[in-house]
Amino acid sequence: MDEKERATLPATDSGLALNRRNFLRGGAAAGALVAGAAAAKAEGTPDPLITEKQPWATGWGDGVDATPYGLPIRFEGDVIRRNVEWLTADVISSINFTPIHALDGTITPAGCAFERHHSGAIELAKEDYRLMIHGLVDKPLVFTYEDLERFPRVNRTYFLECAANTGMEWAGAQLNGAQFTHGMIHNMEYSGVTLRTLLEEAGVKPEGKWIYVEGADASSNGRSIPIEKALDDCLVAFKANGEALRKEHGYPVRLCVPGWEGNMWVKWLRRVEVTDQAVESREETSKYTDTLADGTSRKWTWVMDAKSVVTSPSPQSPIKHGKGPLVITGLAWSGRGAITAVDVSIDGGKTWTEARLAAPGQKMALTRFYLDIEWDGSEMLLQSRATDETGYVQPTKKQLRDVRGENSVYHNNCIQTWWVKENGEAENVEVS
Ligand SMILES: Nc1nc2c(c(=O)[nH]1)N[C@H]1C(S)=C(S)[C@@H](COP(=O)(O)O)O[C@H]1N2
Ligand SMILES: [Mo]
Repeated sequence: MDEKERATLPATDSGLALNRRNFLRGGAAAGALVAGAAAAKAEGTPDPLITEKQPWATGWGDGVDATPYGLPIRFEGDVIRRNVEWLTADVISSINFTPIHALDGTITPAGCAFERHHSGAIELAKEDYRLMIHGLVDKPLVFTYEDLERFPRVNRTYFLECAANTGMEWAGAQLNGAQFTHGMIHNMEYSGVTLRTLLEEAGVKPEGKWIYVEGADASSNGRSIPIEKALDDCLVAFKANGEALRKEHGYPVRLCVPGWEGNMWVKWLRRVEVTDQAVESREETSKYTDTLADGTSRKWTWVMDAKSVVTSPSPQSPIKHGKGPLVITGLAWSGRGAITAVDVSIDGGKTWTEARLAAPGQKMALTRFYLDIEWDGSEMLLQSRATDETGYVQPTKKQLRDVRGENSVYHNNCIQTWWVKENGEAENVEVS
């Protein structure tokens, strides 16, 4: 993160926040924000935010036609996707990062959900949209957008994680912020038709063992997916978080491949070919291969293993209120099913406390966790560790390196450490 980005960190020291800090310092138990203001009054320091008439209370606000489609209020202007310029040669084939350090809950707003494209985000109108299903099928079919809308629809919430997420951290702690280390992920509620419904419409022949899927963009991002997965939970989606997909996320139609690496989630989906074997990617898109510690490579790693990260406090979300009540929060997910537990450590993994899941884990979707502590103001080595319904536990960096070495790029799901200093600032570090 450069200085410019550091400078965009939000200033939350409003009068109210200051008063709350005073209140808490006074030794009282953690109370509601309003109690902070009450304490200030009791101390005889009038708070102009309470005693003075404020500008927002003396004039008119915006009329309902001011913003036909709304954006976040300007005070939240730093909650944006960011890229890392040196990471890729050109923004056309590049990636940016979701500001997970500044979000809460589990749903990623589309406007700040990361993007990854190999040949740029294209503009494809619904009227020009066609989806072809052919190959080893009884009846090759072409669907228009309107055709897709006439099939029984489902709503499913899934995370999409790029296989390269956390990929810059293999050799050592590198990027200073959860947005940059873990922000190649988003989680949306999709509406669409199951791929199974469409494949059944075409009739998959018994020899059909794979599908080859590709997009309408120049890169086409062609990928092969085993027929079992295609018939299980893949989704042909046209809405995300209730609205049409954003252009950058594949408007008008994308494929969702729940729990599997992001590169298989073909955007601008235009063709599904049923084949008897896996087809090598026909275009020169990236090959997602994993190097192993012994120098050999693993061709395919489809499933995203269980992973978690503390989103706050973190380098871009430092503690500003001093010691006392502190909400530690983060995200956990697994491509193998639901998250069942998240443990948090403040001492670099020596001792662990089970965090509170905001809601029971959902399969292949982000889970929000919280741990409410009384911070004594001393430094912490903050970590989180996810467990999924298969019993798999997120590995330490050392455990992962023992298998994968240090030259890997993809599938880094190791435990992340933030060194939180006495002044509340945090840094990306490694513990042995
Ligand atoms: N057609 C097409 N689909 C694509 C890509 C692409 O470049 N073209 N990139 C893939 C990769 S590598 C990832 S990680 C995800 C990113 O999805 P997003 O842009 O919605 O975050 O889309 C995948 N689908
Ligand atoms: Mo990706």
